[in-house]
Amino acid sequence: MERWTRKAIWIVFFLLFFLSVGCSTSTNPVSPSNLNNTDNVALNHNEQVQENTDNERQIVVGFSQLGSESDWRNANTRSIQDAAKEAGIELLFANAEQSQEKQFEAIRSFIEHKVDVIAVSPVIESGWEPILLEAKQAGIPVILSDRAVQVSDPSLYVTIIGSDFYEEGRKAGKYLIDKMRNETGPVGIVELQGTFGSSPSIERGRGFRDVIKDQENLTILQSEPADFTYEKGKEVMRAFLKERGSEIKVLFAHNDDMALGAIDVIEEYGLRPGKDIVIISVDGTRKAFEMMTEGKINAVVECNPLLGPMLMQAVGEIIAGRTLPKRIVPPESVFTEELAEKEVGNRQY
Ligand code: GYE
Repeated sequence: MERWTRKAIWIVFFLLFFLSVGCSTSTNPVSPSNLNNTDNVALNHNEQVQENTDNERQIVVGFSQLGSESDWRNANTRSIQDAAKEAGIELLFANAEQSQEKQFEAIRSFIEHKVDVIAVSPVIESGWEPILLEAKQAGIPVILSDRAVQVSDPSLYVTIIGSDFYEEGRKAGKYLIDKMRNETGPVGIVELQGTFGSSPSIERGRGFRDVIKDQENLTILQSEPADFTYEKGKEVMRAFLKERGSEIKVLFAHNDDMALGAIDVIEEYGLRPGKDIVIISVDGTRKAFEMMTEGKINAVVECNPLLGPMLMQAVGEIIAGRTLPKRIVPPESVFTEELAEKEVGNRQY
């Protein structure tokens, strides 16, 4: 009899133990391994709730960032984290390190956590339909931030806040035509694309081609993905130089980090970036502007990463039940080497 009582006590003890573990982990929706726990990664409910002075329940946003491959991306992450803090919104932040699968996991954990809004920066364009459907079925609105997705049902997301990448490609093409207006001989172009299958890479390439296609002397010699990173930019540019050498007169890099990598290997190869090879890049980071002041980059098409305030405003509108436009595009410009000196001090990223 006594043995049975002791056994029952143990069973009750274990049950209580498992229940308490279950409760404490349920407030933490994403496993620590896929969370980038930076400044305002708001997993600590108590801290955030205390900060919130009014009695309204705090808004919770789950944000799946695609990675940290470039200066643009890091500025984008900071902008979103700062804007959440500013708005008193709790942000669950997950860094997918370029893995779409990790983005799916993060979104599932946000759904489980019953966040108010999910924001996602999709690493590539395809494959989003099923996971967005899961969010829709759970009744959680989704905002796409920065990059676009290919889905047949546009009601799977509320809005997309991000740049017009096609237009950016066109701006790069127009600059090139103008720069080469007195050039009668053949102009060989190489292109460093971004992440294969990502919307900025697809659209920048398309816009650029659409603009230069009628210029008979402009030819794209080679075009390869270099993942939007400095290291890969170096590697792919080195291969281009090995194959086409001095035939290369122009480099169109889909972002600044790859352009900076390419500049280093062009110099190693004994050519002058910005002179022997005209360089056009996208983003507009401070480092790229510094290169422009030295004449090593000729033009930068701006792509604005500071999307945080717009994103948090959209979250507020959704919670308030207001309708948003399907697309929200931040203001952007083109900067050429002539303007670099004047502008370099104003860069925020
Ligand atoms: O141009 C690049 C980044 O999606 C617009 O991703 C973004 C791009 C940006 O890694 O630097």
